[in-house]
Amino acid sequence: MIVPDDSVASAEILQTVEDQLQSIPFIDVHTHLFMPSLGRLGLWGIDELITYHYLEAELFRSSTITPAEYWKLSKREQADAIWHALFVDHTPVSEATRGVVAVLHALGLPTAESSLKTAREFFADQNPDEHIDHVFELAGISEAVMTNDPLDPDEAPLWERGAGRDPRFHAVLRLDRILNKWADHWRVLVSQGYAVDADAGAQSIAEVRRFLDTWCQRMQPVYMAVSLPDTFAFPEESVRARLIAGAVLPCCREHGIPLSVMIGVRYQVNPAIKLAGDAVGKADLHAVEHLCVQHPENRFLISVLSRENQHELCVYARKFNNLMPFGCWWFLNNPSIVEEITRERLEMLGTTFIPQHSDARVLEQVIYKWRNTRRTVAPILARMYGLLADDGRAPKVEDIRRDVHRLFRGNFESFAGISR
Ligand code: FIX
Ligand code: ZN
Repeated sequence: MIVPDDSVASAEILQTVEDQLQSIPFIDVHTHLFMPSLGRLGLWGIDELITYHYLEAELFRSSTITPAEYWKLSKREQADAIWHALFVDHTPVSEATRGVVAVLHALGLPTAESSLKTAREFFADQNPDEHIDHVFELAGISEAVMTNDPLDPDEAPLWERGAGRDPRFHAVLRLDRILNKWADHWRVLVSQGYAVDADAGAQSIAEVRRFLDTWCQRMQPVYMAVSLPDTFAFPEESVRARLIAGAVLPCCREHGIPLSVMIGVRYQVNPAIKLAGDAVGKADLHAVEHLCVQHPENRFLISVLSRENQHELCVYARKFNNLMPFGCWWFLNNPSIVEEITRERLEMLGTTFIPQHSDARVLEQVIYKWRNTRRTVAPILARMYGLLADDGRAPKVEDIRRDVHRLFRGNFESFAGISR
């Protein structure tokens, strides 16, 4: 086939894709990272990296320590226990353990020592603010979207006192306590001056709307967000459904921001292992259909946790342009599954989705999570362009640059309304 000048020859496609993936800084649309002005909420460093709940889950499979014994240890002792069990007594081949190895390697640290001494000395020397820049550069991201909880007793006062903003971090108004645990938390709203009650009747809904409005002005969130169980239904006769329809969605419309719904968690199936104790369940996605049909003026960023729900979500995205699928969330963030989901989305949605987010809870995790994403996605995109060339249209460098920019920046910027 004659290849016109600005088209990419088949043999060059993979390299061109890799170059574009490397050269375009991504926006990480969902993390649990925090900007410096939110202080100790932001986790970083070796002990936090090693005691990540993904690794805690693997520790309890790979050693005889019981959760009760583990929680009695200090953070440092917990990290030592995990390092020994998963990185010394076992070969670190799982996605999460290999991730730690990749981070240590990227920071020029040894990856196979019997102790964490060298790593601890390295992190003790870091200037936190410069370290964020260095880590973001290694990860190839320019911005991270936080998860900010207005009912978190440690976080809320920092915002109320006027937490300084940082262009590297975007805020998100996270609503899990309000929507999933109203019975436990409505009194906190009362203590903040809102006339709500346990029943969440019309007045409570109006007051929650006022609460959300106040926090939107305070945080300037790029979206509101909630994680939801595999049993989530909408509409339904519940406080959650009433608050979503009567307060959350109207407030999102007023502030021109999307609602992110992350569906499919089976919370705390094993409470003994705390954060690591959540699991996954296949959800009935009719709730997504009803949200999109009944609230066409709202935009929905949607991620589903169950592998079995991915195809349905793709089909719904073909029906509703106010639905933006994003990420291979949590238990899906493994190359074999990311490959499957990303190929299916490209085949069904073209480049009109957001392939991934890191869900990083510890700063340095963005290094391996984005390197793994680039490593997994590059051959998938290259194969797609190869098929396009076989079908009679060789891709141009500009096509590839534009598509990568769209997938990892542009789609989010335009859907969240933060286009530069
Ligand atoms: O709800 C969420 O945002 C989840 O991502 C977290 O709760 C989960 O614990 C996690 O860290 C997943 O990667
Ligand atoms: Zn998350």
